[in-house]
Amino acid sequence: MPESPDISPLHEGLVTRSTGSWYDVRVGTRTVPCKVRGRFRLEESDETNPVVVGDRVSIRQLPDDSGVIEDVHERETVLVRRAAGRRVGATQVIAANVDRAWVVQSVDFPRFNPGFVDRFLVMAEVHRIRAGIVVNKSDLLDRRTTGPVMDWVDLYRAIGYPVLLASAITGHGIAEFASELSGHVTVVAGPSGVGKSTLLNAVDPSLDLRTGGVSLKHRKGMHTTTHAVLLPVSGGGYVADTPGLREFGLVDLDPPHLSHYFREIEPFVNECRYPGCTHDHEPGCRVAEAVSEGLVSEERYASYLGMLASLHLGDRDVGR
Ligand SMILES: Nc1nc2c(ncn2[C@@H]2O[C@H](COP(=O)(O)OP(=O)(O)OP(=O)(O)O)[C@@H](O)[C@H]2O)c(=O)[nH]1
Ligand SMILES: [Mg+2]
Ligand SMILES: [Zn+2]
Repeated sequence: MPESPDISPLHEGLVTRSTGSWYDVRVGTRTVPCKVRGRFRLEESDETNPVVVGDRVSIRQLPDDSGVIEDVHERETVLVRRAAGRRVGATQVIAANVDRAWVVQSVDFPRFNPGFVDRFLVMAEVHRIRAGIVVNKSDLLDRRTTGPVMDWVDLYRAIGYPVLLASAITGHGIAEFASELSGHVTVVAGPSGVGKSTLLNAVDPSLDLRTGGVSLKHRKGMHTTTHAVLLPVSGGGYVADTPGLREFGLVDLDPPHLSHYFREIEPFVNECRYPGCTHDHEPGCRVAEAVSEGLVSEERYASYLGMLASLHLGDRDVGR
């Protein structure tokens, strides 16, 4: 039977904008605004969003030049967190098919948040995405902020994570950040107000991303970026700017596996005398020893214990 003439052929594309109801899909050099075929929304019920930036999709074009996403191709990587708000406990995919993930923090307004960083790093390790940390607003380093911030910078560098100090205002570190983005598919995420969009504008002013203020009273951002966008990077590749996140909850993770995702703790895990050691109370635990010997920092060990407790509470941090 001949194909019905009103069924147009499928096109392969890349999702470059995700608003939750509309998606921009890049097909060749065109950008096609698309909706998602209804069944996707219902089938993937434990995810808050069936289609995200970085997804490769098949679309069917409609006569009015919009399109319908018919299929989402299997993802190579995902950056995920436990969703907050209305869908708390559900998995929120932030971006797909990225090979790099930078967590952005700021020196101040808002303050550096190591708990956020540690959870982000764990989730990047779980999904095998190379992670790094950008500490923006280096122009705000002063007598009060320098000590604590540089302690965190030194700690994460010692563990082996790349840490960039940058200022979107003075241009400090921007060339280095630009060269890190070049040739990769990167997601940039972090709390609201740390300067993610301002940083990307500094890398490429033609992006012209909207940026907002920070409440001086609460030292918090205003949630200026409202949906994720995937932007081309000069020299090749893409970078996703994403909306500010209040927290980065764990998903896809069982408590016994947690220690393996702390890079500097992992080498001591196999030296523990008890198989199945939780490394939180067992006498003679090699991890606890490593902490007392200064081989693992108190801060990161505390972070491990905090995450372990939250996973054990049976809250919905626990993965499938
Ligand atoms: N002092 C200083 N302020 C900066 C710097 N980078 C950004 N800002 C300011 O920080 C505020 C927030 O910047 P945005 O780029 O909107 O922050 P964001 O991380 O994209 O925030 P959301 O989109 O809400 O997630 C703006 O007032 C920027 O001007 C910096 O390097 N130094
Ligand atoms: Mg923004
Ligand atoms: Zn142990």
